[in-house]
Order: sequence, then C-alpha cells, then structure tokens
Amino acid sequence: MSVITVETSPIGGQKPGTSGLRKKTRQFMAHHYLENFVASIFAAIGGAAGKTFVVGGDGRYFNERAVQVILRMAAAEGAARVIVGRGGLLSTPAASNLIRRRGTDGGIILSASHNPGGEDEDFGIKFNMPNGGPAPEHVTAKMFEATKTISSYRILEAHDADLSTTGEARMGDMAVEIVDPVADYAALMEELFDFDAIRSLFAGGFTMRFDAMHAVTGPYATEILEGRLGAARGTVANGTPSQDFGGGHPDPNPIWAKPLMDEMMGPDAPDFGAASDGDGDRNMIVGKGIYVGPSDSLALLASRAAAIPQFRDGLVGVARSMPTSTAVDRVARAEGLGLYETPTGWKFFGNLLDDGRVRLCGEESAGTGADHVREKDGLWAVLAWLNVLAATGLSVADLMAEFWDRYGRVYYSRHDYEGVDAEAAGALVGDLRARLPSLPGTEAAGRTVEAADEFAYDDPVDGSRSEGQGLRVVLSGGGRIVLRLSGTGTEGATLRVYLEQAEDRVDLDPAEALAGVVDAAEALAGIRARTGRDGPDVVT
Ligand code: VG1
Ligand code: CO
Repeated sequence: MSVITVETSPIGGQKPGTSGLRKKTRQFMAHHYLENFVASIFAAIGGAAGKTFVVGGDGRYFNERAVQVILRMAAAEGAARVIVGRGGLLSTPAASNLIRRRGTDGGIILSASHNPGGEDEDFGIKFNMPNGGPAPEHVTAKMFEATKTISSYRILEAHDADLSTTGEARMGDMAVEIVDPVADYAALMEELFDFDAIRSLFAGGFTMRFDAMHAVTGPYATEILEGRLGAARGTVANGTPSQDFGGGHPDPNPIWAKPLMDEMMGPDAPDFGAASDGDGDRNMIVGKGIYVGPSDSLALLASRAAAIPQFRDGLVGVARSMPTSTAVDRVARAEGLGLYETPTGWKFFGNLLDDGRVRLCGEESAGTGADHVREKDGLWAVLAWLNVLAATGLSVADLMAEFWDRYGRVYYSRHDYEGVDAEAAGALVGDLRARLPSLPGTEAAGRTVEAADEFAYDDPVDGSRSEGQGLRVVLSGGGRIVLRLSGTGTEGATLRVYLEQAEDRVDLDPAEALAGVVDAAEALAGIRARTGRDGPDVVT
C-alpha cells in the first residue's frame, strides 16, 4: 500500500453554509470534488496525523463511496484511527455522541439532512469538532480558504474497507474500527430518560407512530422504541434507510410527513406521532388531532423540564435561534432561566452548551436538542416528549392547552420561496436591508413598525461576532417578521419568511391569527412581485 500524491486545482464554490458543504450529488462525484474538500478540512484543523476521527453518514446515495475515500485520505495523512458506523451509517446526533464519548479529534458527517437523496439529488459533508459540535465559522472559513489554494492531496492506494461487520481492521498504519451505529446512542438515551416510566406508559396501551421517512433514524427508533421501551411492533414506519429515502423528502413537517399527519388527524389516530429527518437531527411532534410546531415544542419541553431526569439538576438556561418564535422566552422569563438568541444553525449553540449557560436549545426548523451532545437530536426530542407524557399522564392536547393557558400563545409560521432567482432574492433582501433604519414609526398594512434591524450575534463565550444573520421587523400588537436566505439549498435561492403573532386568545385559527403579519411582510418586502410567485412553495 502506498501513498499517492494527486495533483489537483481549486474548485470554485466549496464554501460551507449553515451546516457544511451541500451540493448536487453528481457534483460531489465529479473528479477531485470530494477529495479537495476533505483535504481542505484536514488543512483547516492542522492536519490529521496521529488523530482519531469518527466518520459516518445518513446512508444516502454516495455515502459508502465517500466513506471509503475519506478513510484512504485519512490513512494517507497519518491518522491513527477512524471509527465508522457499520455500513457507513451514523445519525448526526449519534456521530456527535461518539466523537464525545470516545474523546476523538472530531468527525466527518456525510449528509444533506432533509434534502432529497440520490444521484440527481443532494449530498453534503461537514466536520464536527472534538466537542461533538459543527465546526464554528472561523474553522469553516479556514476550510474555504484552503479550497482556494489547494494544489494536491494525498490518498492511500488500498482496497475498500469492509464496512459491513463490526470489528477492527487496518488500512496502512491506520486502525479502522467499525462500530454498531445504534449501541452507544441507545445507551446514552437510557441514561437521560426514565425508561421505566415510558415502558409502563406503553404497557398501559399507549399507542404511537414514528415515521422514520426511510432515513437513518429507522434502526435507532426500532431498537429504542420497539426494542427497549416495548412499543408495539410496527410502531416505527418506513424504518429501513434507503439511498433515496423512498424517493421522498426526509423532512419532518406537515407537508413532507403528510401520511403521518393524516393518520394523526384521523379517527383512529394513535396517542402520539413523531418523525425525524434524513440524518436524524430534526423531529416533528404530533398528538391526536394536534400538531405541535417546533417553537412550541421547545417551549413546552422547557416548561416541563422537571419531568425529564436529564434536567434533574436544573435547566439553567435555554437558547433559540433568532427566527424561532419567542414562546420559549415566556418560559425563560417566568421560570428565571437564562435566555440566549443565536443565529440560525446549530454551530452557534456549542459554546453556550460547553460553557454550561444553557442545557436546552431549539430552532423553528424542527431542531431540538440538549447538552448530552452538540447537535440537535430528533429521537432525543421524541423521547423527551414521551417522558413528559409518561410523567404527567396528560395527552399532547392537554399539555399544549395548559401551556398556552399559562404562558399565552405565539402563533407562528414559516413561508419558504424555493428555487428563486438568486439575483432577485438578493435584491429583495438588499433593498429591505437598506430601508431598515427608516422603518420604525412607519405603517405596514395597518401595523406600526416598532423596531427593525439586521441581526448580528456577539458570542458571549468567545467574543466572536457574526453579522448579516437575518432581517427582523417588530410590529405593534405582538407581531414579528424575519427574512433571511437559506444557507443549505443547492439550487437558486430559498427565501425564508418567518412570521409570528403573540395573542392572549389561544383558540384562534393559526392562519387567521397570522394574516395581518403576512400582509405586513408583503407590504414591506414586495415578495410576490420580486419573486414572481403568487405564494410560498412550502408553509410550515
Ligand atoms: C436550515 C434551517 C436551520 C438548520 C439548518 C441545518 O438552514 O433553517 O435552522 O440549522 O437547516 O439543519 P437554512 O440556512 O437552510 O435556513 V439540517 O437538519 O438540514 O442539518
Ligand atoms: Co438534519
């Protein structure tokens, strides 16, 4: 086996976004594309020599090939050991856990999350730090710089590693350790939650449907829910990971998880429904006849933290991404918790968690997580809900009714305009940005603008500043609008418009409660005219 040095040249556009580098799969499969980026990761972290990494992905098309390439490049760079999930599979939270448990130097995760998979769909790659969390901006910036100057990379000439069975082998001087992707994660969940109480719940006839959406969470959910907690066989639907997620979008929201929604709203609905995304870090929560939005789910868990053994010593503080609704702020104020508002993307929570300032974090995009790992964690959120349901004996609908009664209700929705012409989207945001200073005091569709700014985040732990993190407009009467461009898409631009309206009344139709804010957003940004669309492509 010999190390080959391959001549290459920089490839444009290898700039990590909200969560790593995401591109069309065919682009990743093109000559040198993956290799250039992997070499740039190693360059950004000061090389791989003597280090131990975790490698795994969500099982989408090209996952295994990419794992083999990474192994050979890591071996060529002198890495000591790579820990790989069997079959090249690891959910994102399970990878984060392994990175931490095994005290490694980080990990490479292969996923484009909720984006569809397949030869003509999307692929992605990101690096997580030794704390288990996504590389922060100063590290991803170094990666991007390295992609601009790369002239060669090293790779070991070797046979493929056998990923199909657990055990240890060598590739050159490097150890390749294949582990059960579920075992350590399942053990961690048993430590965090009251499995006995949840087992009793299921033993008492409680019913559930978990839609794994043909993605990586299937084996985890089957082992934990059906295997360890005694949920009925068949509780987990679409539980076998497939390379193209059964041809669907593995995105757990009412649009893409429609079969689950239909079942939960139907006459024979189980007591509890949930789903997770391609790489297992997102979650959707549904009760019998009631959908719980991600912002409300975060707030509910914060309010019921006392029922969750993980938070036995106190919740301390919570953090939410800026576009996430302010529902959790109400809990933090009432319960005397620390509260932090961060830019979109899980990487901004890492410092707060490491520093012990917060123990629970969430994003409106169906991301919820806590201080057990440094990623959002889909199945964790589902187990947290099950623990609350078991401890209180209340239904999902009762829990939400009690919550809204106590804290008031923040109606919330996100409107996505996908595949918009990048220039038009940039101009829309640019023009509104330019007008922000003059907006306060003016009217928009009958509402007065109280405040308007572009969000910038000063990290209280390391003092770094992140600018340009979304435009926000606060309206009189409890309204708020946030606009930003997605950093995970692979085609054109995706404009996200986040809308919220706080109300004392808890029984309004969400669409009606938000109508005024929607009109104000249109009046402020001229979305229809500029995008050429009659309405959003996806409403969540
Ligand atoms: C989206 C979500 C963001 C999330 C990110 C990664 O980013 O809005 O909240 O952290 O995806 O999640 P953007 O830039 O497209 O809005 V995942 O589950 O796709 O890794
Ligand atoms: Co994801």
